[in-house]
Amino acid sequence: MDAHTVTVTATATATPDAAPGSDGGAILDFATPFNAAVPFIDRHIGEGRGAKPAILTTEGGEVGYARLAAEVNRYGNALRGLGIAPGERVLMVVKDCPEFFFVFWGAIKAGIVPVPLNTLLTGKDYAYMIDDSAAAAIVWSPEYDGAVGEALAQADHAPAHLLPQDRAAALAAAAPDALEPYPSEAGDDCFWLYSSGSTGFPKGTIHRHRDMVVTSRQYGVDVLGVREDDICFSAAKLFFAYGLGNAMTFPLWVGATAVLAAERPAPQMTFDIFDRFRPTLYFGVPTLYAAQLAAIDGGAACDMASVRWCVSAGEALPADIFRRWRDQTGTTILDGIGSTEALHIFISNRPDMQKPGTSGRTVPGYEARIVGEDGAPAAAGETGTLQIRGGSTARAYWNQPEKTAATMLDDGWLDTGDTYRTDEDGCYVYEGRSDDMMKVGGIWTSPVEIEACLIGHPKVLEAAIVGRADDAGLLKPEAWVVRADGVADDEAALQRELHDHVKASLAPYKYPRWWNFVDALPKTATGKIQRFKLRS
Ligand code: 3UK
Repeated sequence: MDAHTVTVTATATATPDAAPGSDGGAILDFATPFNAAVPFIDRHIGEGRGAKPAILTTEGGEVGYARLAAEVNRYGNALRGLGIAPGERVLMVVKDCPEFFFVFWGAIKAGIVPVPLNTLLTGKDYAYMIDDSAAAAIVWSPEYDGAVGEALAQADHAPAHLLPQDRAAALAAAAPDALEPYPSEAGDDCFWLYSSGSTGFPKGTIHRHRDMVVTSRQYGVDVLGVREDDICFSAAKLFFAYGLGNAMTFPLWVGATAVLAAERPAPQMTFDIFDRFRPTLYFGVPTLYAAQLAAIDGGAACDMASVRWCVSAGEALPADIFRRWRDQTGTTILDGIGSTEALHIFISNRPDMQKPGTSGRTVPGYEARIVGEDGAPAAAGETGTLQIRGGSTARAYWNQPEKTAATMLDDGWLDTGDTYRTDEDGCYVYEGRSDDMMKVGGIWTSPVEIEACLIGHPKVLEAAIVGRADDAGLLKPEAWVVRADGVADDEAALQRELHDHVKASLAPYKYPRWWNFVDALPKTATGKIQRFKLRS
């Protein structure tokens, strides 16, 4: 086997109506050495795609596969030229633009570990990640100068190399455009993504070189049917594992084209992209589908004729949105559940089988099981915690042996923290989280973090945050607040003041949409807030 190649020794055998948990799927054999940058980037030159666009941007940019490979080499050389050693981390606070690809793959090809970060976070969040990762470098887009500046001032650890995007570009422009791939192995650490936890402290989730290959093949090709003539547009950004697959690894795996937009996702911006770029695959999240439907109901034109399949993930897609979307646009949304730890979707509806209101069936190549509180498999149809196993799950959380042991179980099983059951058709039905975490617009939101922010306000004695469904059936934070002693402000004024306080302190999607002022919060004997009582 040639170095850095993958061979497929079996193809998907699971039929659309195979039993849940049935295996099948591609069996992938990786050469030694194996560096993921070779099949995702370099391979396309030898396969004749040098002149084909790999990336199109809403700003009018176009990057062909040959230029992409050359830029990856330049960025890899630039990082290495700074003295960054294989295995060291490079944090990325980079918007969706071609440089995201250059830095990410340049690092990987040089054996360095890129760590894309959520660009919506605050300086305090980034300071935590700088310290936790002990990164050698941080690269950021000019939009994030303020937040990154604050983070660098607050952090205890100082990254040796500060690389605003234009400085990284200048170093790369001066670097050679040829680079030998670092001789890693398929099971070696390749990149990290931070995954949020219920305590508010994110965990560095370590993925291996093989993981992007497994998701691209098993979900991208074998379920979704991604192919060379596809144009992929993901409203979910590249820093999410979801967007990273949708708009980077899937198109790069098959030699297709990605459309990148740096703007924040919003209905009209997606409609403009459908018109201008004629994407064939569209990836959204339920909150955005709901907002797009509201815009269409309000008279906006949405031409989806170019789109073969729409995909939804991040939180459960209500059946009503599935039906209204199909009625209004004539396209079908395939809902699937994925996670940062699994890297992409592992249970999904498929082009040949959709059951609205469910997550569908296991993606061939993954196994799933539902276990009861005692850890034993639940009886068919019973509710329990979903565990999955497959070739793309993370190796560990960085420096968190206890959380790693609690999530990444023996024999390769991953605890998702989700409560699920299977229905009479063997489809997986989402029933909520096993912890109090909630997804707001597809992004993790910890009640504890919002509560801590509210309690930090002098007029608040106690606060509890719960998830409440909005009109579209999607969760948003709701606040229950006990005023501090002697605070007699009227509710509307206090609500405005607390709203502004949360907006100024936390990521923009985390503010409560409903407010309740009460005399006391329901508590257990040990003083723990009973959020379930507030929910009902
Ligand atoms: C929830 C869903 C019901 C679920 C992700 C696709 O969302 C992704 O990753 P995260 O680490 O969150 C994982 C958690 O989100 N979830 C995701 N999709 C669904 N719940 N139905 C769904 N369709 O709680 C899960 O544990 O942010 C999604 C691909 C890659 C991803 N990382």
